[in-house]
Amino acid sequence: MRLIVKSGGPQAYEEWRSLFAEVSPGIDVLDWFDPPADLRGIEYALVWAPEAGRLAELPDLKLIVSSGAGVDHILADPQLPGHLPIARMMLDVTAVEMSEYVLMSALMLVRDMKRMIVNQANRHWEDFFPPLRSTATRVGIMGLGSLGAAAADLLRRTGFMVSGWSRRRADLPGVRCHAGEAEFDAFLAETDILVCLLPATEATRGILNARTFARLPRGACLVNAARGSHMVQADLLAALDSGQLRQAVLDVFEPEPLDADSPLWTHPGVIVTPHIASTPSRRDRAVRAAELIDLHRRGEPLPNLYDRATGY
Ligand code: NDP
Ligand code: OXD
Repeated sequence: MRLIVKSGGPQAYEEWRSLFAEVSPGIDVLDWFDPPADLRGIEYALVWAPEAGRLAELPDLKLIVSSGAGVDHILADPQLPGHLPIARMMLDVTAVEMSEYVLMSALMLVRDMKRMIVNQANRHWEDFFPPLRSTATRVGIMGLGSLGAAAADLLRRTGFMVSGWSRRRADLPGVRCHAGEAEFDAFLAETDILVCLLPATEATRGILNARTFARLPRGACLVNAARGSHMVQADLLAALDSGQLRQAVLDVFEPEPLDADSPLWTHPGVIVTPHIASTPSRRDRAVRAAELIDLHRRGEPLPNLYDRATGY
């Protein structure tokens, strides 16, 4: 069976080929950047940000596997064949790594790690009390799916007070769960560190905006590990400059890579990380893609399918 791969750039192809040769030798792995003349018989595609129109050129395509957990980079293609299933790359390690990233960010914000890193660069010894204490800090997580729920659990077990917000009401031990637009403001009002783990949809685009920031307690912090499209950058900078927000840890941007002259790089209240909150290895992804292809061939249900009705 034929699988075409676009993930990690042209230089990643050889690695994908040898990984699939190991985990599922029956799969013939084709290079998206050097495709065969005959595109017939390509039933599977493993992709990150495929160029518009390319998937539609594959006449026998049956399943699209996203190389990441999100699918917005695939849905951005206006010619995407609407009938094809899209499987999200969701591994146990995806949730573990994301939870660690969120915990790390929360601890950095609680201790003001940014200030210490800047002080070190300036050889400045400054003794100060941390601005927050973990056990007295309320972390509010937007999105309580595979990643939000796992992050909530780790934060709670570390001693943070955790609440969450989702479309339908979740039921998570030790987490105050809010649901829907009607409960959004109440959720924000009790949040010292706001964590965004929402999928990118029409409804969530620009949700990290001036209105949202204004409803947080003054001096609150933000962690965005979901998508750059959630954030209105000008509103974030204004909220940081006015003191409404104290600090932000940002892993995702629009566009990526973050522009070299973006003010976010040098803003004293911002910590930038390069979309690395959760990065399963290519080996892990090849194993999961091979499992998904196998399930699909056997006509069995696939886990973590993109749902066209909800948009995520
Ligand atoms: P899921 O689909 O499992 O969960 C999404 C959550 O968001 C659900 O709780 C859902 O509510 C909630 N939600 C969706 N729309 C709304 C809305 N309009 N209002 C309120 N809540 C809403 O997603 P994952 O947890 O797997 O992943 C989340 C995102 O994280 C991905 O889409 C991706 O963009 C990003 N990501 C980032 C990575 C990184 O390295 N930075 C790595 C992996 C993922 P409900 O429970 O009611 O359905
Ligand atoms: C993502 C990922 O969807 O890295 O952002 O998995």
